[in-house]
Amino acid sequence: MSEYNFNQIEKKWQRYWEENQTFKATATSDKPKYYALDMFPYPSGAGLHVGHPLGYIASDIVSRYKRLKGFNVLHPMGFDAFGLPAEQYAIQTGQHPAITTEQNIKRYVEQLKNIGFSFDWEREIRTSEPNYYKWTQWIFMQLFNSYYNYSTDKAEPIDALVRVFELSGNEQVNAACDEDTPAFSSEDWNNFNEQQKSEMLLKYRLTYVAEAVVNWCPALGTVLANDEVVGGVSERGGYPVERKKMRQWMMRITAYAERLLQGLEDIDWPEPIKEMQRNWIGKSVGAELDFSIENAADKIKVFTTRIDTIFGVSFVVLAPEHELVEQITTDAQRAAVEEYVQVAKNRSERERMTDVKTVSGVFTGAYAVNPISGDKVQIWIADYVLAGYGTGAVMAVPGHDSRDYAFAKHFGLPIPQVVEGGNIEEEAYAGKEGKIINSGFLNGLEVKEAIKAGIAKAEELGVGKGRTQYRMRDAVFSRQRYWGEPVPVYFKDGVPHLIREEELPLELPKIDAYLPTETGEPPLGRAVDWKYDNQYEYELSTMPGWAGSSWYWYRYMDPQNDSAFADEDIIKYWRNVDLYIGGSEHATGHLLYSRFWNKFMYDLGLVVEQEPFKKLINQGMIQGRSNFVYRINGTNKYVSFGLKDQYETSQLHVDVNIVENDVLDLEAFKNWRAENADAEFILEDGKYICGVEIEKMSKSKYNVVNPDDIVDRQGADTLRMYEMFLGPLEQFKPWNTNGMDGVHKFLKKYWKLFFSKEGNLQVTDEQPTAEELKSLHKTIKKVEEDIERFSFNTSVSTFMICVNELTQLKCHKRAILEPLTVILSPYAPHITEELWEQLGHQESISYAGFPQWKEEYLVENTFEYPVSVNGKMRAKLTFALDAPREEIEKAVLAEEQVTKFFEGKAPKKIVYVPNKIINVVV
Ligand code: ANZ
Repeated sequence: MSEYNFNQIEKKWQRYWEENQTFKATATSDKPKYYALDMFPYPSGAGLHVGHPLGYIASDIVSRYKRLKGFNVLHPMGFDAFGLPAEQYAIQTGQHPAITTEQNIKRYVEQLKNIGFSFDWEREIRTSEPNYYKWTQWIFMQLFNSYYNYSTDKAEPIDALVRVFELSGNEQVNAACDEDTPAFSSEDWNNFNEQQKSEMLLKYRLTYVAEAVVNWCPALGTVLANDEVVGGVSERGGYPVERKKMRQWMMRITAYAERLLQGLEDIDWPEPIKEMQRNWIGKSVGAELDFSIENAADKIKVFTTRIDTIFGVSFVVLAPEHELVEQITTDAQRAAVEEYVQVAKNRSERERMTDVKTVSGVFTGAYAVNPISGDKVQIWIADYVLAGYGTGAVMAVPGHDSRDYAFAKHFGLPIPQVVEGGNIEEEAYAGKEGKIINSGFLNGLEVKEAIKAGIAKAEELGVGKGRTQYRMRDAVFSRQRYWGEPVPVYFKDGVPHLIREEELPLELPKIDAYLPTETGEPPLGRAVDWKYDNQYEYELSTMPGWAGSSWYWYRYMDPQNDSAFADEDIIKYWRNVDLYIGGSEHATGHLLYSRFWNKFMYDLGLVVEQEPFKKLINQGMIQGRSNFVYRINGTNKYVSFGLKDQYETSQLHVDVNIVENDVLDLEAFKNWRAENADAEFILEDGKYICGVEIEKMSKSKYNVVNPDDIVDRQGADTLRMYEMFLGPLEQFKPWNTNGMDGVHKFLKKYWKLFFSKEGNLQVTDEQPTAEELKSLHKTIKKVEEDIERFSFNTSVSTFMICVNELTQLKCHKRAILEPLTVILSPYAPHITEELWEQLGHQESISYAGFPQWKEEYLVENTFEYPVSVNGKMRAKLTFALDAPREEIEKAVLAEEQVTKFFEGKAPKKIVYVPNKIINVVV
């Protein structure tokens, strides 16, 4: 084989790997384990573009490297197969989403196999398969049967809680529960009927049904998560979204707030992602304080992080939804208040939080009394105070809080100053606070001390106490859709009951159309004869998209198991994911929910690690490189980029696949679309040059590059190396096919080290020279260090340098080429497998063992001397460091490049400074 026939080679080895199950990970092993995971994709109808494999290539390089290093590597792939697009398509066409999903997966698998990933395909999972979602449902059941005990700081069986209730009610219980949970005694409990007991337990269960205010999108017929709503309309389709109270399944993720926060300290994740999770969890340490209401028995509880500013309170603000609003509003203010409440209702929480410009609010007519200073202040309502945060009420301190300040300024309320320092109107104010002033017993204290003293005072007076607050909310766990996991619950007298474990999986029933019922029930309401025990209504909503992805890394460990989600011993061996690669868009969704479920499973003793993903890398997005043509307005004439300014033109996207090096293929353009058939062109230098812009890769911009095309044209090894060569993995970078030739040439050059022009294997068993060994060993060292720190682009250039050096040295020696082939194999697995076989090996290169670099070969053992004649540099000559002086002088005087400057004279002397210079004086 003389030519580097990549198509043939790649197909051959892909077949070999599949037939020999080369990348099968053994369930457990004496070898150390390494678990390299990619975020599994949703199989969309559009297939993969060249941006998708970027992270997969990186994790594949690491996986192959780790196998060479003697690890038992788990490197699986599967599909997050429930999802909206397949269902939308089903609504339009009546096609069952399972069918579309199946087709899309088939295409994904083909595309992935084309790139030569070392996935253990035997372990493929799909979240939409009953044998998978059986275990998603099973985990849901465990959550339903558990509560969170703050005293032991873990999840425990709800049955144990019931026994405590029977013995001593809930007064001693320190557990995560709904805010409105009443206190009850054992006697109360024992007198509750079944229904009351069930209702009470729902306030403690880690998954529960509750009335929740949600984003309801009537057009899509479902509830949307906050991040699926943009500017008041649905992100998909742009349909109106209403705030609506609905009965929903919820996940009590708030119980884990503190542990989710602390756990971030133990994992090697990008700092920005950790910071996003910290913000999402939003811990704040402060105090709650009761303000009494003039002429009323009720109290207003506020949450403040700045009790030190208590003497600066100039009014109190309630959220418009606050339960006391109606009751305290005076008749004179009622109409204005009601109108305001109505308007505020339709603004989302996010909008209210982020809109700092509009100041709006209404006075209720009522007054509150400051529990520490005794001052009487007005009570207002305003939508900058959120109902769902803290207590839904604030003590407003306009002298030291910017929101309160804007409000006071707008409505002409007093703005007292109680902390020494800058002016609130100055931006840098926040950090410049000094001592407390105008505040009675707090005067002269620093902010921190004053907070302590304030809390102590509040406790002493019995008007408040210290409180830690988290911004995070419990997560909605219902979708009013078909294509998701059924919730394994039925209702009896309005009370939810779990089905029995033996009855899992609860499979999706068949329905006639994927739409809500006439009465507005979710699509599952259409299922005929779908009742539990033939009489009880099942839950009709399904689980949200994140259910199946919150535990899937465990299923890969033991994907076929049908008596457990994974075997205990297997979990003990694989433990958790060593390397997780995926996009940063999952920062607070998937990555937070997964950590939550993982911690819950840990509490139950089901898994052995507190954190699921030890190291996380976010690959940067590969952007598209769009090409443009310029049509002269009102004509069918297109003008080349350099001349376009001479005409009135419109810029139009053109398919990047009919452009090469920014030159348009005119014939292809005419055939691209019917209206182009008679297009005319104004060329420059005989060519049509296209314009270029970097944009998101997307169908509508005609800049999508399909990896299959690249593989066809230049091979998967070229694609793999080129994607790595584009730049650091984490960086955003544009795709530019123009640069691919360089990488392809490199592989050809590497191939030529093995084969002569005539096509014969020319590898010899000669001893390598010091120079050859040095080239090899510095490459081994660099590549190893690079992979260990996930820097892949730098390795590619290292390989290029090495192959150039070996080509120059005309090195065809086995002792050099063999190890080089091994270290190149994680990057370019097909060509290296082929050459490995050509070198006479029977076994796959995958387990060949990573060569060890040796320091002794790396030390410099020669020196390149600048050689001068009468002080003028004339040549460069290289000598061994330990070469004797006589030998060096002899060689200098024999060198034509030097002697030609003697002009016939004899040299007078030779100045020789070891490892510096040689100068010949004539
Ligand atoms: C008085 C005060 C004085 C405050 C001051 C701040 C600065 P974080 O840190 O985000 O937890 N707050 C409390 N509940 C609120 C709600 N439901 N909606 C909007 N704002 C609310 O913020 C806590 C602070 O945000 C609290 O401390 C409260 O204002 C406000 F110089 O009380 B502060």
